[in-house]
Amino acid sequence: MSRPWRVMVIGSVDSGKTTLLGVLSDKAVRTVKTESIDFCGDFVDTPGEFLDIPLHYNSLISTSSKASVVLLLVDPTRNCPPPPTFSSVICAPIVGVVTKSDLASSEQIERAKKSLRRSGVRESCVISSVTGEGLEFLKSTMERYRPTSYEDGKLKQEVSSE
Ligand SMILES: Nc1nc2c(ncn2[C@@H]2O[C@H](COP(=O)(O)OP(=O)(O)OP(=O)(O)O)[C@@H](O)[C@H]2O)c(=O)[nH]1
Ligand SMILES: [Mg+2]
Repeated sequence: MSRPWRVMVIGSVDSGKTTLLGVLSDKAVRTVKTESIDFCGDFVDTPGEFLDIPLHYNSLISTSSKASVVLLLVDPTRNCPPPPTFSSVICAPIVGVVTKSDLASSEQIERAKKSLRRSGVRESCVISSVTGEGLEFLKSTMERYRPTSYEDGKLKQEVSSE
């Protein structure tokens, strides 16, 4: 059976991971610093240090094997590109997310998109968790990775147990 639906976020410190998960799950979150890998319902939050400090890469890589899709976040207002070719070690499909579009210039957004491409990401969305810009497009992009075979499996189980 394929993995259950689970969305994992990876990105540098303060790139907006916890805030985005709050918006995607319709929960008001207090944006306190994420201290450890946090499995919460359909979502997996990670601390920014796990991308910023190579010592932690193995934790991200092994956790990604439990995700249906990984969102790789980049804050365009900072020059913090993800490591080149990083996506090749992640064990799930990756969608790039340029965050904080409400604060960034178009040049900064282009630079962030380029850094995502350099890390091997093929598709990316530009969003703001504050204004809501781009969130519907991000949701529909993520949905493409929902494991329908898992849902079919569950359906079959439900039918056979009736
Ligand atoms: N203007 C604006 N601010 C944002 C946006 N997303 C997040 N922020 C702010 O950016 C700061 C960091 O957000 P977090 O969601 O805590 O960032 P994080 O990536 O989870 O950070 P760590 O847990 O430290 O790795 C907070 O002050 C948020 O309110 C956005 O889209 N626009
Ligand atoms: Mg966080």
